[in-house]
Amino acid sequence: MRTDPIDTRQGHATEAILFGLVPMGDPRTAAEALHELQLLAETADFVPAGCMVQHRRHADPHSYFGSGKLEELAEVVKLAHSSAIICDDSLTPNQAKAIEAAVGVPCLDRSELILQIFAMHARTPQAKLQVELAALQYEMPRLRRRWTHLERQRGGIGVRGGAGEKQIDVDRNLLKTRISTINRDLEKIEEHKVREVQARPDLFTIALVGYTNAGKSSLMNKLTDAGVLAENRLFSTLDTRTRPWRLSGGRTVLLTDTVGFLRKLPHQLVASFHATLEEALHADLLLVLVDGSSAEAVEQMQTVDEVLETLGSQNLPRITVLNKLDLVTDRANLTPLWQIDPRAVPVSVLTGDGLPDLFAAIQNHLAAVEQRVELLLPHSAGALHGEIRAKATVLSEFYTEEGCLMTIQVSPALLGRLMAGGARVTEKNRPPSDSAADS
Ligand SMILES: Nc1nc2c(ncn2[C@@H]2O[C@H](COP(=O)(O)OP(=O)(O)OP(=O)(O)O)[C@@H](O)[C@H]2O)c(=O)[nH]1
Ligand SMILES: [Mg+2]
Repeated sequence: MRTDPIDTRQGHATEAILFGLVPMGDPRTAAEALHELQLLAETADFVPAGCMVQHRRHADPHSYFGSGKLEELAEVVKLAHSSAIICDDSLTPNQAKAIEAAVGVPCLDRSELILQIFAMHARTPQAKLQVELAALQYEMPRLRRRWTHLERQRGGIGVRGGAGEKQIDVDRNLLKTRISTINRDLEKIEEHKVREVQARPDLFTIALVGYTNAGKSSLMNKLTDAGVLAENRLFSTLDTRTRPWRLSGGRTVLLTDTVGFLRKLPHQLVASFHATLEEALHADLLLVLVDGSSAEAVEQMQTVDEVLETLGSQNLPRITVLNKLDLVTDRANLTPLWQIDPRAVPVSVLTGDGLPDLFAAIQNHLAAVEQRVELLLPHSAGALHGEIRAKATVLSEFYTEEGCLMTIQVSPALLGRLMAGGARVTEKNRPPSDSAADS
């Protein structure tokens, strides 16, 4: 990237001034408008030392801020003795250069900040490769401008075949080779993951999705003994994790924790994290977690919808969960969220408040999408008994001379396998949603 990168992982925190654009007439203060950038900066171990916004519709194509505002920014940086500035948007390399020239300290943009956080949090080989891929892809289009700039400094502007031109080719080839190696390695990991998902027993799968910091990992930890890292930082989770969750009554479903969504995520990251989120695509039900106490909850719900749409998951059944109820002082604040989804369930993962309602909503969903059947399990097929108890909801059972007579609620796929294994359906009730559709 640029010649003077900011590395915050050296042990001491860097003080930074945050800056960005807000629409004309936006009444928010600079600190309010840049609140999320502030959280991101803190997550990347910066100390935000001040905020500055300019009210304008579009960024200046050459320098992002107008020249007068840039001078103001330079003044603030000097006064605050800050050693970096962070922009709320992604900058073109030329914009970043113009800003650095005017302000005199290194400038980081939103994409670089997010890439840095992802690099800090990546743990598994897959997450590490995905982050490296995104960083290389971010760098690729910036090579030419970087070298053109150097050429210009040497007075060689526009000379094709100059030292810079050759170096661009060398750099580009190196990057291309590394990118294709990473892509190959990722493909292998993804193939393995797909096989893992396909080999999964017929368990109902629930994916936890939502804006970063909404409480997905906290809920996962509460319901299973996953021990997933949950903390008040953005992007704590970068890897998809799936764990069995035993519902009351003994039935097991699978619960998948996923990477958090964010507005203005660098598209290189969205692309390379597609594989991570892909596991969510195979879910039978989405639990969409929202931080109900956030002033930006409505926008966050919209962002989550947009990301789900780009993943093609917008039509998966979902239950919206409004979390952090303990921080909501007035439930009337939740009204705009209920207007988006009137069936949204308010909970506090922290205190446990509302969780029984969430469990009931999940059981109701299962009852609506599965079949209720009466099944005779002959003694010869008795081995299936344990599997039924683990994977289906057993509503009643008693033993007869012929075998075990059970009323169960079961997915069509599992029912098919049980019948192939010797179970006999004695009575079948269609789920309520199906009968409504038939009439
Ligand atoms: N007050 C309160 N805090 C909560 C609640 N649930 C989660 N938190 C806190 O919110 C922060 C974020 O929780 P996580 O579970 O890491 O959130 P996440 O959605 O997994 O975040 P990412 O992995 O970054 O996408 C942590 O500090 C949690 O302790 C809640 O019900 N009430
Ligand atoms: Mg998490």
